[in-house]
Amino acid sequence: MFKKILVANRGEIALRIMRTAREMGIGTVAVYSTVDRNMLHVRYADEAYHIGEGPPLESYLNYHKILDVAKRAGADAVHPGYGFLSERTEFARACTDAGITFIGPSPESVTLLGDKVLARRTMMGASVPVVPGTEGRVEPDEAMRLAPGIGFPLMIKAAAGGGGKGIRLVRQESEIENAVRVASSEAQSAFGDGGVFLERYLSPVRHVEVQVLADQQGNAVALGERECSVQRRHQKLLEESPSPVITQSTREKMMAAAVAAAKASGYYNAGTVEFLYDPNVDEFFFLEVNTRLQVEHPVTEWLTGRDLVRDQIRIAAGEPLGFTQDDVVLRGHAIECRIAAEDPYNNYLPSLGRIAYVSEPSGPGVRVDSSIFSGVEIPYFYDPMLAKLICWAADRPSAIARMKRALHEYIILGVHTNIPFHLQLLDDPRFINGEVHTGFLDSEFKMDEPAAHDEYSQIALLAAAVLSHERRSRNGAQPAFIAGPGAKWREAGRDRLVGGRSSSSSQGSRWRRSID
Ligand code: MV4
Repeated sequence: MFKKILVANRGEIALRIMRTAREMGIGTVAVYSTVDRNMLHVRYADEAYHIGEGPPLESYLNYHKILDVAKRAGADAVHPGYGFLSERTEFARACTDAGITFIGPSPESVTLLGDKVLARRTMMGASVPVVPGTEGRVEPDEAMRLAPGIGFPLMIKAAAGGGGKGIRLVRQESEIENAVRVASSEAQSAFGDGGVFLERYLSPVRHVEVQVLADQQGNAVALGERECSVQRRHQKLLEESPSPVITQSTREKMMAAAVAAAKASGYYNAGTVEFLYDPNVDEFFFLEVNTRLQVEHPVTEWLTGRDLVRDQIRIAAGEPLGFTQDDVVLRGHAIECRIAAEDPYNNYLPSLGRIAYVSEPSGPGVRVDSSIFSGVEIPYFYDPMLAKLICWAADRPSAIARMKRALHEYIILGVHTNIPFHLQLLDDPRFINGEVHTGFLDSEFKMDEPAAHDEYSQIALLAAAVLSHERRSRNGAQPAFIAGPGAKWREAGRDRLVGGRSSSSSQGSRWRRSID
């Protein structure tokens, strides 16, 4: 087994990975950008290394630097988390060349699945249903010929696209030739590959994905599905399992298709097979494979009782899965809400700045994967997701009730968050009845006016601002934690707890420290 893992990521997922590594007795190495120097992943790790400035290209995407650190620290494996370097085959190859294990799939299967045309062809060969469309890439004249057979409206998709990038809707025959030309040149400049293919446009559809685990010995299992139709502009906001519309018989077919997809692409480690699901005809179609640990993996962890990061690490170390499909029992219902620093009352505008105060929910059936704390500054350079709130209960109505309870417990002051959005969604009859589709948020959901009780949080915010101002004007503007690149954060953090500069030990001054 590995002795030391470098986590090439930040925020909640870096912390999530380190927690499992620690349980496994594996050492942890954090990397961080200058603006992240006070983050929890830096403090949690056994060792932390500064790798550059805030812009991702200068830090979390700078894989030469990260690999240097891995060698210097003596790490024998690297976990990339999600985003950043997680699907970059150059990085995986560079790790392998340096004798460091990349915790993820082989670069060959990532390359195969990254080409949506090759992936489609591979799935057709494995009898995994795909959306009706072209066999391969098409030129404008070919598209003209083939389009009527596919029917309108149809979609032009970039072979190198994915996740909502490089797709275009074509409503009528007269537009097709020109649309393929434009789509191809856009794909060329966005991905360096102008290849496009056509698919029949399915609408309304739901996004349902299946979590798979596969080992290097050729064993593969499916760990149930996640319903991910609640998304805005290709950003998921809430995921749940099981899907409220999938029957047991469809679930079994979808899981078998996902296992076939993994096997056909020589896949190992954790992966997610995405499907479009048409509830009107109870049919599903392969979309793409995400070759990484996903944000929403905790939903599956809760239903299966597995630790997916532990499984990833074991598989990367060459261990066999150690369990079979028959051992997979899906129990209860889990929902994840992504808590983001954005203002749902102002077109979801990102809300940057300092979190004055945080108090997180807990109690039965509640998990919080978070990287925030009172006093943390939300940097401008990265995703505005602050935390994931995951709730489990025996059935969907109880899980919804529990999520509402937990969202009401969540206190985040100093920045706007999308908590009011989640609360409104969970009260929406269309959500409650399981009637949402991928276009629901973008075209059918509208935030209500702020509720009157939000005045209380306004008052709390003002109180926090006054206290913070009072403290700043007394001591000069000081961050809650004082540490520069390479500074000794442990001491800096303790300094704050034991009082340090504080002139008084009264209850009042302790309160002030705790909210700053
Ligand atoms: C589609 C589709 C309808 N028909 N393909 C968007 C993201 C990319 N992974 C594939 N996407 C879609 N492909 C056909 N043939 C509708 C979508 C789609 C979508 C899919 C999954 C999750 C959210 C979505 C939001 C809008 C459109």
